[in-house]
Amino acid sequence: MKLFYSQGFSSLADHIAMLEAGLQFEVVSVDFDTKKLPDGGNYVAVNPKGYVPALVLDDGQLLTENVAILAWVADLAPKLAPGGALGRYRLLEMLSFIATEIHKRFPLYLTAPDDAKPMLREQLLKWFDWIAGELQGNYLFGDTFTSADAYLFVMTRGAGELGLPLPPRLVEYVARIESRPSTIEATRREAANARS
Ligand SMILES: N[C@@H](CCC(=O)N[C@@H](CS)C(=O)NCC(=O)O)C(=O)O
Repeated sequence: MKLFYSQGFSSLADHIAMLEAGLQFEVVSVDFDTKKLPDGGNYVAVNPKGYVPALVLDDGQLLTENVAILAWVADLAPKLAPGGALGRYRLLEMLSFIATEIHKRFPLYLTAPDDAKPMLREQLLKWFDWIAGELQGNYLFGDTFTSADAYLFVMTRGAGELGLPLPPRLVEYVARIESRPSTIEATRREAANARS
């Protein structure tokens, strides 16, 4: 199984969740700008959408979209989803929220003309405030880390790097997830691949 990623981008969430799940997989870096692969190939030939993440399964099938990959990983490792009869749907609810209300706003914010930026920034801050209030203990669904936390972590860290003023609870949340062995290992692997 191969996970295609660009260093530090949203594919880091899938990388972290797959390590948390104990899956065996290779990681392949994609040059964010040129779509070149380390072997000189073109990433678009692997994933015609051209963006990361993409997962090529052992039988050759392609799985894309953070929501689908992070839900699939939690199906393989149920500890990465909240429990209860609605657990799977609570996870999907949260993954969909992060993808459509938070993640999708970043490229809009970054490429918006100056007069549109304040509105997009306000919307992002509104949703980060909302989600900070959703934390139940250390993580989104209590004291157990789920694949939605891997996604929210990458989004929140990105917001911090852009200088968005995050609620203190989210600043602590980022620090907490940064110190998990899976995050340390995923970050190390991505940086090592970028150097080679
Ligand atoms: N809908 C996709 C969006 C993924 C996405 O936005 N990926 C970004 C990195 S965070 C990317 O690869 N952008 C490069 C491009 O669009 O060319 C998902 O949620 O998986």
